[in-house]
Amino acid sequence: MIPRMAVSASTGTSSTALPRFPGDFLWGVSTSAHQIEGAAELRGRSVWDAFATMPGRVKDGSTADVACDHYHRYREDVALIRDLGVGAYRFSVSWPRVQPTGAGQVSERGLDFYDRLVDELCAAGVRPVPTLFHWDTPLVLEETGGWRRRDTAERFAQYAAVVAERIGDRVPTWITLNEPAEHTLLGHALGEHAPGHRLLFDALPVAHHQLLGHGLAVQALRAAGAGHIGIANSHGPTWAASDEPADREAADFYDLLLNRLFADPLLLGRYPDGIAEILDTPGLDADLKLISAPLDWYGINYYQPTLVGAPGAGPEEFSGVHIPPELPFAPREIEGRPRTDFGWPVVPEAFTELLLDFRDRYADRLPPLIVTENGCSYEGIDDQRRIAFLDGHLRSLHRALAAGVDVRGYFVWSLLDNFEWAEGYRQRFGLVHVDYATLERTPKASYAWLREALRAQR
Ligand code: IFM
Repeated sequence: MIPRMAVSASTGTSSTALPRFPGDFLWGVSTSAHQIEGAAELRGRSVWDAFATMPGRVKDGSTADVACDHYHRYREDVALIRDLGVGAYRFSVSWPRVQPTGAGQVSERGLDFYDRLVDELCAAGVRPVPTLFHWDTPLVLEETGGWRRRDTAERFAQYAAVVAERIGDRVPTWITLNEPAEHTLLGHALGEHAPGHRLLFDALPVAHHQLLGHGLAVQALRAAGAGHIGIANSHGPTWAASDEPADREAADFYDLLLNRLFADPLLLGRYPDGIAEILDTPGLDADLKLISAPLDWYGINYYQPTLVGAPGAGPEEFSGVHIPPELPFAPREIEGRPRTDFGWPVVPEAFTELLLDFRDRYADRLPPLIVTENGCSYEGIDDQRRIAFLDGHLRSLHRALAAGVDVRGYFVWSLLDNFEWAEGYRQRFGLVHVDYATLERTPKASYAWLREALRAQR
């Protein structure tokens, strides 16, 4: 671990061009199905449809029934991606659009949509990078236990095979899961995301079943002839609030939950100390063997570091999430930093720290990395603060490359403003503004900036 960096208030955009990235570096933008597609009446219901109808769960009371109407406007969106000059588009496949009940009967109409999208991307010269699961579990599956049940992992692998069979001939790069950490913590432990369970540490099997689903899906994808398979995990440096043993212990625990609980089994084939005992699952060794089958690359979603201290002294609410007092850690605010509209601190150099840390922690077990998400929420079309954010983070990424970390690509979150989960439409992460009344797309200043920055790389 490199030492914590000095905190400074500056993130100003440098007027000079970005440093040069390798010629074959993969540049992309990302989205997810539930956040942009809309056309909810043409698919099965997911946990997020049900969650959004529970009063008070989505803060602005909205649903993703229409979202950005990408289902009908995908051609316009692919043209935006092409004109931006990126080589790849990370989207997700909606499980309930392909398999409305999560098992058995497949929807040809649902598969046809992804067929058309992939064709459109290929015709535009953009590499399709589908994620198979980005939190929209079919509601029927949830009603019989969802990810709390082991056999959901098997259902997931069967669905992965269906998707691979339909679009695999044109898809060179695959992602199994998006951020199983958030889906476990926010969706099942704290109840802040769908499906809204408040299981605290009893949510641990949800983490294991997702990881098992990942392992089985990798197997199914490879059997279908697919290659270049990875996973998108969210990670961030965890800083202790002080050198006091209680703060350090709390920070280590948070690091375990956010970072090691997912990366260790995937990359080392074992859970961090203590977790296997709590899980107490028969056949764990065989599961771990599946989970740690070699990946072609490993995806990192990075947004911010977290400052963590002993419980009792932190805020009751943090980044819009209620922190129950029984947790053995308490996040604290990082002071003296600019913040995004979400209130997240902007700390570009922590990105270098994270990447170096990963290299040191996993050494020769670490496959090449791809940054599968990085971005920020800001209002406005003249979004100079997003430009400063991206500029700062790309420079930090370049520092990690220069230090020898093998990073092969970078995807901005997100192409479009979209349905930001429990925040509804209140947080705007897009390079392209979406007017939710008219669905008109307007590229922001950051879109033009990135297009020029990428042009200068050619
Ligand atoms: O919008 C989300 C995305 O779905 C997963 N990663 C974080 C983004 C911003 O919160």
